[in-house]
Amino acid sequence: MKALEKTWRWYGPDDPVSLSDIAQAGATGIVTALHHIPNGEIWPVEEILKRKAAIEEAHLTWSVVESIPVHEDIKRATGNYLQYIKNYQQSIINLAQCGIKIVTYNFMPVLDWTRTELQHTMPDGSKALFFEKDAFMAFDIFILRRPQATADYTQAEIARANQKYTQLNDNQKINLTQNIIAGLPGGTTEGAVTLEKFQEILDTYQDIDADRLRKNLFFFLEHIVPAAKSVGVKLAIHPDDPPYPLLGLPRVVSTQKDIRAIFNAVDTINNGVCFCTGSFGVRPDNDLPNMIKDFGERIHFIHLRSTKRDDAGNFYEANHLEGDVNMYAVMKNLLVIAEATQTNIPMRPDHGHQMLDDLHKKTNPGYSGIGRLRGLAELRGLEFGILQSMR
Ligand code: DNO
Repeated sequence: MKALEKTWRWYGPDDPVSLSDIAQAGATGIVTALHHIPNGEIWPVEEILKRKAAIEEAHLTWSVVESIPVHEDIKRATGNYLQYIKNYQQSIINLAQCGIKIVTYNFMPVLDWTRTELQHTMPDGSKALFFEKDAFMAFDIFILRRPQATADYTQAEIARANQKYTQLNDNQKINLTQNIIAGLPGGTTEGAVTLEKFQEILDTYQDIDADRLRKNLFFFLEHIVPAAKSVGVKLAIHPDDPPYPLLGLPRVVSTQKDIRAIFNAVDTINNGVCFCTGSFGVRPDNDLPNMIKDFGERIHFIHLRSTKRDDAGNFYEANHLEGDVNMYAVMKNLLVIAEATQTNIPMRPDHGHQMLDDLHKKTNPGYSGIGRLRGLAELRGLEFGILQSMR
């Protein structure tokens, strides 16, 4: 039976988790990006080879690129977007030339993954990432003061947001703002900006609704998928996180139907998905085991983690085998696909709690060493048990 390839996200030489730590955690593949190359520019072969050599020196393999960011001009189909698409094609070709054949990206306007709190204390003392709906609405309505914000919420929600806002002290307001607009590490949101600048960026999407964004995504795919196919690269689109519109911005990579439409837009295996259980799993109407069966050979990369949602629209990142994701059914269905396609599909333990010694260290939110080590260990155990029972 085919197992999944165990990979680990590494932010590069400045990551507090070293390549040797990763090898000890039991991963063999590295997931990384050239974060120092500005968004929109071509990734030069020399830079790719330099990173690859560093990884191989540690006896690991660069398995997946996460991510080549998609420039906002491409998402809006404005400005220099045709040039940026050409550059994107060239980066894919350069990666293929260096033997790196899986590329993850997302198509979320302005914001990549979004949380309101990065150190939410769990009952066991570990810290988790948290999305609190009231805090998010308080930011939108009372801190950012987005002109159309109130139209997006019910009266009851606005009252909840107001109550939350009045409870926040100045520091908490600053933190909340930073957490939302500065972008989280490894995300593709453009660095820190002022609230005014942020609102200006949002305004550039004023005329872009979901249909328009989808059209721009399909245009992008029509240009990059053939380039990827010609050099044997598999593209893996990452779902929206969380999987619904935020701040009036459309989102079109949130559901089974969205992904099917993306597959159909350019109907070839190279146009695939990064199956992120944590992102898809926030929506109760996303039936993850069933989506895996449906997407099948188009799943080129896997992020495994779980979230726990409540009726108020909040969710926190749960331990990998807990929360709302049925990790047993997910793993089982993924292994069926690995076997059917005879592919060790790469997976990485996505995020993890800050815990044990890491509580006293500087860690990248969601990407501390020990929390992910626990996640990987649990997921490996689950996989091992399932593989034994499938023999
Ligand atoms: C968060 C990550 C995302 C992801 C991008 C892919 O932890 O999963 O930032 O890397 O959305 O382009």
